[in-house]
Amino acid sequence: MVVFGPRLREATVLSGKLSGSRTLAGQLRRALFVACVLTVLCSLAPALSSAAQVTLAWDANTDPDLAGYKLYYGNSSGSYQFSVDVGNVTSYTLSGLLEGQIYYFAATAYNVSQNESGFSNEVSKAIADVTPPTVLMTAPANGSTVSGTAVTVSASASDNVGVAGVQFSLDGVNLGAEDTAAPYSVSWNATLATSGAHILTAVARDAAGNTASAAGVSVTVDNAPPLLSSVASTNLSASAATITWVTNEASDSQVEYGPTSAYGQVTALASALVTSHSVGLSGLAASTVYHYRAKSRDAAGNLATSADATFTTAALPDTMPPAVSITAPTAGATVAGTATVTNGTHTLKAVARDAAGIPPRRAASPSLSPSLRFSAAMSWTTNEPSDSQVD
Ligand SMILES: [Ca+2]
Ligand SMILES: [Ca+2]
Ligand SMILES: [Ca+2]
Repeated sequence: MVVFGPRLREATVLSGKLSGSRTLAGQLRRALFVACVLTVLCSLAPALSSAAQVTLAWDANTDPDLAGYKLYYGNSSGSYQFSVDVGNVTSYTLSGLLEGQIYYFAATAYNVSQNESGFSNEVSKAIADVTPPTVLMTAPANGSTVSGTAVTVSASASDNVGVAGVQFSLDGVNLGAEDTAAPYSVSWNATLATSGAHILTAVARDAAGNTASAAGVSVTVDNAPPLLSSVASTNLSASAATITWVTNEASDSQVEYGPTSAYGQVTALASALVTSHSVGLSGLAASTVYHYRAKSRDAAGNLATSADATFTTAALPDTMPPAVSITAPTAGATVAGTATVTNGTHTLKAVARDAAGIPPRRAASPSLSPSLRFSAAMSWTTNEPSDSQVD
């Protein structure tokens, strides 16, 4: 039989902040070697991704049959998920331990017959989290223009152990309180900032105090709406018009219009950001007064609206000739005057030509009795203003 007398101690902590050796005296839980059959050992493959290490050392077992030692460890006292057969050595460096976790260790000895002792005393070690978080600004976009009382400033952050909080800053000054729960964001009242360029960034920290700063994003604060000028209506026809204006900064284009200053109709938003604006209106009624106003929104979303203005559409083109009704002489009347006509029956015609000049329409008089010489007064009416001629 072998007698196991290990005094397990943590020899060196390579990854933590401790240095040198530390003997955990008086914690030997069991010294007697227990004869037992080795069953399941070293079958748990720890899924470790970190390089944190801890070196353990223990007192040698003096049993002449000693063959080696096994280390057991895990995250709960007295319950070890992991073990490793380290051979016949009295110190061993375990690696791949996870930062930010407490590990508990115990050792056993085994003899040439593969009989294994009971556990040694247990030692524990907190593996320090020395890995800072990662943090990335997610809003606003770098180079964007912002305005308003509630600009969302946000970041994504992660950490090997856990993010304790994210503190945003504006031009190096804390912006709001630290956000301690994901998603990480703060609402920024940009109207309190001066118009112009500003830098937003964030610092994430973990519970161990490791910090990381996000790359800052540059934003332009614009709290002023565009200035609209030279608002005018052009290209007026009976059914269409063009509204033009200019702005002092790039902005979009839209026109409200209608028969009164309540408008009622609006053009599709032209989202291109321009300073010279032109919006066409169509489907208008002829000879009608329209009210309109121009609207432009800048890149930051500030909206400006022009004062109410009006235009009148053109009249429809006149394609109807005037109607003519002869009122004198009356049908069958005898007229006298001087004219040189051939014998026969003659007809007097009134010719009326409207303002559009197209086409003249003639109204025939009643047949007149022939006469070598006659004069006649002829009168007629039309349904619209037109000139006068007798054929
Ligand atoms: Ca960390
Ligand atoms: Ca949050
Ligand atoms: Ca502006």
